[in-house]
Amino acid sequence: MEVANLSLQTVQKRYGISADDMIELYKKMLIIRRIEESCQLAYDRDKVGGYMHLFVGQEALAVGFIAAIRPDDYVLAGYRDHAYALTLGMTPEKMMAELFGRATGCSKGKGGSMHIFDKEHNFLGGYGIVAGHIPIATGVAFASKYRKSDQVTLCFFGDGAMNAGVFHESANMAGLWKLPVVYVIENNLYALGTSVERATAQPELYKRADAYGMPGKRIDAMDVLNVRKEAQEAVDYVRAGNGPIMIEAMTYRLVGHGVADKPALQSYRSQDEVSEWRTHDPIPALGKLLVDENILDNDKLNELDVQAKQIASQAYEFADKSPEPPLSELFTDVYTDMKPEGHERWQ
Ligand SMILES: Cc1ncc(C[n+]2csc(CCOP(=O)(O)OP(=O)(O)O)c2C)c(N)n1
Repeated sequence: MEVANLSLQTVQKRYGISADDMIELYKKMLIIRRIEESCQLAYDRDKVGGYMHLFVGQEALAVGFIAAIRPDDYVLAGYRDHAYALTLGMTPEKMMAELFGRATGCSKGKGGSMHIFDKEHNFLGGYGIVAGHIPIATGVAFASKYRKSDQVTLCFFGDGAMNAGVFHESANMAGLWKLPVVYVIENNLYALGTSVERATAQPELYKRADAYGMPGKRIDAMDVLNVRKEAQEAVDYVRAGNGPIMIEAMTYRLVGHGVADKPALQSYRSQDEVSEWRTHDPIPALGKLLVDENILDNDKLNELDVQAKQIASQAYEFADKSPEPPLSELFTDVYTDMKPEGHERWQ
């Protein structure tokens, strides 16, 4: 892409990243934002079954971390998972079709929003059980170490998930066996409607790392350039064979916990607080920097926004036109051999 008025070396030196890579981070965050808005629209129109949790406000976290890994590394996340799959390379069509429960979705429409999965890009899920994926990610890291590969696993989970027993068991084993995993706490200040202070005795969550023999660090995750830099340091540390690391990424969801958590119902936080965090929205922040540094002008930013909206609406159209899975698929790819009584009716 065209870079105006500023030498590439100056940008690289000042921000530790090339102007082109900065633009890429911006485009990725913007596309995720527009797709998430499309998901909300689809839900409001009754196109999406089950529950859905959006990532609006937290985009810098996924985009910054994934910029720091290799394609053969592994990523696992909780139920707020769309952004990870998209950043890793899943097509918006495949993801949106999954939400719509269509045969063209990444899990043939059987997983839905909370269970996005993409073997091709080493995204091992999308899990609906709070903290349920932390031991799985730890096992994946164990497998890498056992095979003597230098692959790193990124494991993303919420502040609330940190109080589950399996977190402690997993972190202990990872610390003891020096497993190649980066535990990333998405600290968006709330577990559903419960604030970190109300639920956690030591609210500086990164300090728990010490108990499990690994370094811990708190970072600003509303600034994608900062996330990328910190993520690269963490990933390099782990890949070099030093064992695990824990990063507490301070972020904020600008929307409700899930689609049913409407602003009027959010008694756990004030709208003033949300407005204050809106001023730290990572997307306009990077947009402003690109303009201030004469890397892009406002017309170009608008053009990128139009493109992002087109990508989102194409995905929506694709999902909407896709077929539902046939009834003959009802018992395939499910984790049991048992067939419920009367199953013959469906075949
Ligand atoms: C084992 C389990 N208990 C309870 C729930 C219901 N639940 C869904 S999300 C959530 C809050 C989790 O908060 P956090 O880990 O901070 O993630 P965030 O939603 O903030 O991203 C709860 C309690 C669940 N899905 N799984």
